[in-house]
Amino acid sequence: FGSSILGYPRIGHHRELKRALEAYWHGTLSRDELVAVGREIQETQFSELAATGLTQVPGNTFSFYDHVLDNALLFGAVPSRFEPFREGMDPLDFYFLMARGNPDLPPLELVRLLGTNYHYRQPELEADTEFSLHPEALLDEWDRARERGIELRPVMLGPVSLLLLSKAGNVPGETPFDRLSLLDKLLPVYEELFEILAKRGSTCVQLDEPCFTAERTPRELAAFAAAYQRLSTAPLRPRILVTGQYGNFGEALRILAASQVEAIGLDLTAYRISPEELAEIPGIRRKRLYAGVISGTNVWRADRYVTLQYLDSLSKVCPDMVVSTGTTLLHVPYDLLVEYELDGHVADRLAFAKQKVLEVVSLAKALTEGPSEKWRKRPTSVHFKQKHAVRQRVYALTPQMREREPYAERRLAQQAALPLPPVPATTLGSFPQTDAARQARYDHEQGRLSDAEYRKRIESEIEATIRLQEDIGLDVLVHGEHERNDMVQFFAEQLDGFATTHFGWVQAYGSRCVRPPILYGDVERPAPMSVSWVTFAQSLTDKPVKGIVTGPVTMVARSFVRQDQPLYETADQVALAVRDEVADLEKAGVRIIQVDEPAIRELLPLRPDGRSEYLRWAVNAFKLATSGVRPETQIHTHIAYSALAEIVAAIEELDADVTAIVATRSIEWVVDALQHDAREGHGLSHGVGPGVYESRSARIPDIDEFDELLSAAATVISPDRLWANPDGGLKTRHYWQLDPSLRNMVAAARRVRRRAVAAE
Ligand code: THG
Repeated sequence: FGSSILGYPRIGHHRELKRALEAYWHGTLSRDELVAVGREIQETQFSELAATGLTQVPGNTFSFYDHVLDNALLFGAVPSRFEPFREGMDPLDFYFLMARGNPDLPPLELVRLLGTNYHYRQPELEADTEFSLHPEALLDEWDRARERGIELRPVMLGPVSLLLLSKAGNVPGETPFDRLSLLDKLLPVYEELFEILAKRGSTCVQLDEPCFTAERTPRELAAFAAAYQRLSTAPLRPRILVTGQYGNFGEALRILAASQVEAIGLDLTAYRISPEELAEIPGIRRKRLYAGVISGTNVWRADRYVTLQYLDSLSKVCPDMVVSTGTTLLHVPYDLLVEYELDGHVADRLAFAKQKVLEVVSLAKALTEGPSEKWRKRPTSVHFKQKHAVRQRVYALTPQMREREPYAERRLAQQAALPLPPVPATTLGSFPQTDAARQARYDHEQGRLSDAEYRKRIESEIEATIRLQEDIGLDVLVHGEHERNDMVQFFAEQLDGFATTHFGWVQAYGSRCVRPPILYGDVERPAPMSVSWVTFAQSLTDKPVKGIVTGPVTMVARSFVRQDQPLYETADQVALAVRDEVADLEKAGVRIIQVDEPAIRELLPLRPDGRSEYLRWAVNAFKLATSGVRPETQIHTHIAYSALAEIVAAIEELDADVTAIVATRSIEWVVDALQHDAREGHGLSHGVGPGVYESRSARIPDIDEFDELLSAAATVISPDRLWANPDGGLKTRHYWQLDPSLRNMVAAARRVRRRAVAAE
């Protein structure tokens, strides 16, 4: 039996690529030095992987920024709005231009890759897009590996997913066209690449079709069938492996089994197909099955004996089997062994990328030769830490704990307790972090700064942030979150049941990374987490200061979660901890509390079954976290809007007093969607703050622009329910950008307010 993996992390063991990229963009590293860092990461990777005993090593998994964009460029799909800049520009800089834009040219849109926390730059296609092959980087790596006696299996997106992950056009007003209509022009370029690879001696390529683990239309499935019918009958080509990562490959699996494609990769950790179900698929017995039994999206070690038995049963159906990961390992950290502070009892049960490769190799070996002696000596199944008190509390939950007084009643109480003008202006929490704040956090963490001195430094940042907001004229202030690195990391570090890592970085997009916490046991909050910072901020001003905490669903969505209990139970445990924090904030006099749930949509199952059940428990967890307060305490949330009616209904069910909206698409899109849904009679009925300032953009919008957006929103959200706010935190902005932007936003809010009052 063979062994392989579908992809590997690429940011570098010590985030070398991140540092090199940022230095290059900053102008302090040369192009040659950056390219050298990339090569070093590639070569270390393929040499190390080959040395582990994997029978096949994937290639073309490195990327300087994003592999989806790389694939678009491999096949020559450059959006026409960038074309004029190409002439005379270094190709690498042109690539970064598409990924990052410049003040006059918006970058490709950042979109979450289905089922993951990875974000790609969305290629833009037009009806007249012509494709062409640009395989230099892919072939260069392949050649370098071959010089060392390693044959790489080049990985690329499959043609149908490449089209489906792309956006049809970017010209406002132009009618969108059918992306799949480009398939006939795209396939010959794949064939061209196959021929070049085959002539070089390449025996296998990997085509990823992640879109087909989600729900697809019959037309899309037909396009998929036609594409593989054609590619698999190409005259000169390597063997083709098609993978379905992140979920159940469903219909696509049947199509491939009936085609002439040689190999199929299944994510058996996302959907554990039974040998019986597999056996019923016509044609499957003749295929090479890449059995993805090692998870690429979680960090727990597989139960060896159970997995071995499962593999053995699958091999009765597919005797030609390769033990593999279910997905690329891009979404897990590199190496567990560098974590010196993880509780041994947790660490024993974990596997990061490096350890997962060894799991794959060891399972393949055991499948051929039987389990090794070493297997017996180490623990096999995962036990999670249980806390009796937490379990008791979850079992004792009552429906009343998830309900507040009716909105109308709360609204009156809040108007009395908290006088705010119509269209109040606020921000969503984070302000830019100064070098001084970052240094203070770092020194404190390293034990070089006393608690008292640390507090003093952060308090001086808070004071500056409060004064700035007062000067700008915002109505509801925030403390600025200077004490927080990443919000999820910040709260996880303070909660029992979560382990955090020092080096467990996972790429979010480009040079940006996160360290997802590991949820290993029952969750409890030993002490208040955010109260003292907010009360300090409130002591400086008469304006209300908002308390800001991360919601239970987002905490769960952005952590590696335990697998021994249903996710809703874990979410309820986290919700109880958040509920305690919210109660303490209220007790300390905080009148507005924002419980952020930007990730609620991210856990939505890829296929329709299970969606309503998921939304029910997600809403329930949020309501558990937020329903313990008095009617006069105003609960805000921060959430991504959606074109999906079921998500909009879920947002309404959260029953927050005010919902601030993250613009996952354009700011205008959100306002349009709000108008559309209101017209259709299923709009939001409580307070709403559509993001009118795009927090990730470097642009400084003028007053009229803000006025236009707010006025458009005011046609469906009456001014007494409408808020003016950015669409996200301002951590990544510069003060010189946000200062004028927020002033313009406040001026526009006042205009809308004056007009509303005059109209009464
Ligand atoms: N936190 C967490 N998960 C997330 C986001 C987040 N997933 C979705 C989305 N946001 C991803 N976007 C980003 C944007 C910026 C950064 C990370 C993810 C970022 N990271 C810092 C870096 O790479 O330099 C490190 C942050 C840290 O110190 O922890 O800027 O916001 N959990």
